[in-house]
Amino acid sequence: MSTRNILIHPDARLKKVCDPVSEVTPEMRSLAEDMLETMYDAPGVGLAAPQVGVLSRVFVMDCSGKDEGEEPMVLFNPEITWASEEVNTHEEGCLSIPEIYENVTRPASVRMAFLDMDGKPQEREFDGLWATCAQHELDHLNGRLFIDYLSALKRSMITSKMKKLKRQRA
Ligand code: K1U
Ligand code: ZN
Repeated sequence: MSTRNILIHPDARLKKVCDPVSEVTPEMRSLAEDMLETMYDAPGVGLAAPQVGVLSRVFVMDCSGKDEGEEPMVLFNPEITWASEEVNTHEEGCLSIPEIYENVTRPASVRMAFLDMDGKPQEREFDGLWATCAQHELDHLNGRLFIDYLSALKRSMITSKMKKLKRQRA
């Protein structure tokens, strides 16, 4: 297992629609393990493959609390099969847009179908931070960032900040 470099916005790879995973191969499992290590190291509660430059439909997350044990999840080819009418506004962050936190409103609960690490079909319902995070990560697989929910003015100010951050880090 190893950590991978996290891409910072703006980057063309973060705007692409990712390809479905045709089979959960050892290479795909190894990518998922690396993504979990990268997420815990950051630290974060989620990470999608395009954030490490891989344009495949897989994300990892662990929204368990500090006092609970780790609960790593890996979702290949995730799809929303049901979303609640009830919505929830949650402050979101993104490891590809460091130090920016903004409120986003999304369905409060969602059910997702996906393939697990063994390639077996699963369906799970998420609520609270798990639901927010799962939708944020699924958006990444469709080339959508949480700042796309903000006004054009706010988005452009954040993008300018990130361009400056990238110049400083280069
Ligand atoms: O996709 C990502 O970039 C990860 C992102 C996920 C997320 C967080 C909050 C709401 C929606 C989606 C993060 O993990 S940002 C970092 C973060 O939230 C965090 C960092 C340290 C401890 C706990 C949370
Ligand atoms: Zn993100």
